[in-house]
Amino acid sequence: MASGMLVKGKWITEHNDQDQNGKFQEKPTTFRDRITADGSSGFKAEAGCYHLYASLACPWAHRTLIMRELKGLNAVISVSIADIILGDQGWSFSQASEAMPDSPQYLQEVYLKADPKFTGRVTVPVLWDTQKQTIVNNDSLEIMRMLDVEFEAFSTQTLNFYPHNLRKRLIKRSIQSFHPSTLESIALVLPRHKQPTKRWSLNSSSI
Ligand SMILES: N[C@@H](CCC(=O)N[C@@H](CS)C(=O)NCC(=O)O)C(=O)O
Repeated sequence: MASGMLVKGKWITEHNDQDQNGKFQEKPTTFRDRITADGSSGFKAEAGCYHLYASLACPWAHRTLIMRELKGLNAVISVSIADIILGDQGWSFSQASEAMPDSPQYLQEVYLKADPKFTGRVTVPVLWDTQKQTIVNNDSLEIMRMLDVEFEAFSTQTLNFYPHNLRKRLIKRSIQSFHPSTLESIALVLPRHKQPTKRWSLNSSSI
């Protein structure tokens, strides 16, 4: 599997995720805006306004797809599924999404539209604002929370995955789910240089 990233807007294929001791260097999630039900954040929950870029090969992206399905938001938030293999140019889309007339060939194009000088890994999931033409957020847990809580008015289901009385416990549980044994399973499908370490598991920002 190839490994690439954007540096000041340019795609490079030579980079190392490890520090001098061979430990994986976690990159912070880069787009952290929020959609809110009332739009007070600058991004209002609306039908037909947001698009999710995901991969079925990525557990983090996959969980956002599961939340979209469980909340009955399929008609509200459109989706593009990346090709299953992460190629030389990063995630690619060989099947155009009907909802996105200007479907990108590569996910890096989406990042560059949001920030032409972007530096960092080009990861899924990505929640894209089709009107503002920018990335709202690329953190799977935050995307899940937004779909669950902020899109409540559009949900065809009555399920609530973040009830007020359980929020503290749910946050704690999210941290525990980054247990080394979970990461060891992920490591089986990652190339050697991308295999997770304890540092990655204990300090992940994805909670
Ligand atoms: N913190 C992110 C992690 C997402 C992530 O690591 N996605 C991986 C696939 S599982 C990715 O897109 N990697 C592409 C790359 O590293 O080039 C989240 O939870 O959304």
